[in-house]
Amino acid sequence: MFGAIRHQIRKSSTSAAIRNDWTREQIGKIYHMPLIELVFRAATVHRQFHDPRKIQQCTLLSIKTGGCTEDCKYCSQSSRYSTGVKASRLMKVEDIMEKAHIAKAKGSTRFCMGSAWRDLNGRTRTFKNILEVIKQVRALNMEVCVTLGMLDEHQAKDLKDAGLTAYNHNLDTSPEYYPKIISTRSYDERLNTIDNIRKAGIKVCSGGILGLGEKEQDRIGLIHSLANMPSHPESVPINALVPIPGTPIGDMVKKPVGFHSFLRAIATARICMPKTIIRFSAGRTQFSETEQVMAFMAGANSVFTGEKMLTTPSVTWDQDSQLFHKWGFHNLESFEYDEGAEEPNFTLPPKNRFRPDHAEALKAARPQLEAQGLAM
Ligand code: SAM
Ligand code: DTB
Ligand code: SF4
Repeated sequence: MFGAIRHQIRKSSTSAAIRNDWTREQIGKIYHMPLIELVFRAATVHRQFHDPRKIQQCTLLSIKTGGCTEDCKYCSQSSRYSTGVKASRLMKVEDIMEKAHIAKAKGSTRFCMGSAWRDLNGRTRTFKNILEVIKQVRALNMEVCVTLGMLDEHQAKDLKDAGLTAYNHNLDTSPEYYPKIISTRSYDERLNTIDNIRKAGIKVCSGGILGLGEKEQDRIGLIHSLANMPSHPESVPINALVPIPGTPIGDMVKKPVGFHSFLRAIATARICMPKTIIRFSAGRTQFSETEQVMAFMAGANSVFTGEKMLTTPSVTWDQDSQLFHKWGFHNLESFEYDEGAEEPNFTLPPKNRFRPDHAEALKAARPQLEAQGLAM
């Protein structure tokens, strides 16, 4: 019975289709909707494709910190800026595994490892150790993600063979604003790495940062680039800049990104990429609990929880478990959500996750929205 209603709603004008042909104007129109309307629509799409009470907890570990040759103007780990971050070599396999075990015991279902370098070239032994770590983390039955800079096709295949679930490589911002932030690698090189990840059959995790001094049109441009990829990234991290003293952007930007802009970006990403896991990533400590929950309502369904992000503080497991308990969220299990599934694979009973009357309300409001130029 419920299946039939949902089918009907999906076919109606209010249901979200998976599209890769968005124009910037269309995305801009969504982004600029009255905020209450935008959040409501995003929440409606979210409930069509996801269990709104499930949030995935991921834990990050910087396995090779600092001393990076690149010039990303926001980053604590670039050797070009004096940020106080000490450069270190790759952590030992057993030390990394100790952190992975802790993350699993605390409830995280995805373990993400980052290294501060441009690419893997000339790092044969290091790469071997990373492949070994990937095998061991997968053996814990956790999702495993790495972010190791640029990749070629062979490296991507080796990562896939080791059992890698996903690879994180962000576009960071719009193509036009990007050269103001990074000069040592181009937007096209980033897209090329993403292509190599995709071709190897690894899930793509790609998103960006808000608060780099970009304009709203750049946030829209970032979502446009992501939502028009041949397949949407399975995961889109949205980071709020963590200003790092000593970096050009950290010293220039006086005000962190406002919550309302952040919320608009989350909601717009949810509407444009309905099946994607949207990760509320860096900067979560800047926002109140209620603001975070508003972002979860608008479609964010993953967080980083743990002792640390890469080099900056993180929301802790204790803080998240209190938030989850208070608001009725549950952790998404490893591999529980299959974005390739025809129908969402929910564990909550239908009546708790999707309200046909929401879609009906949207339908009834359509003439009014059309009159305001807000119909999608
Ligand atoms: N070195 C690799 C690379 O850049 O591809 C991987 C690590 S890098 C730190 C991963 C991502 O973290 C960056 O692309 C950026 O989006 C995000 N990030 C880094 N520093 C940040 C900061 N201060 N605030 C918010 N996000 C940040
Ligand atoms: C992503 O988009 N955000 C994470 C993860 N991918 C690797 C990294 C955030 C880093 C925040 C700044 C720091 O801790 O150094
Ligand atoms: Fe290096 Fe990655 Fe930081 Fe850029 S974001 S400076 S590539 S660690």
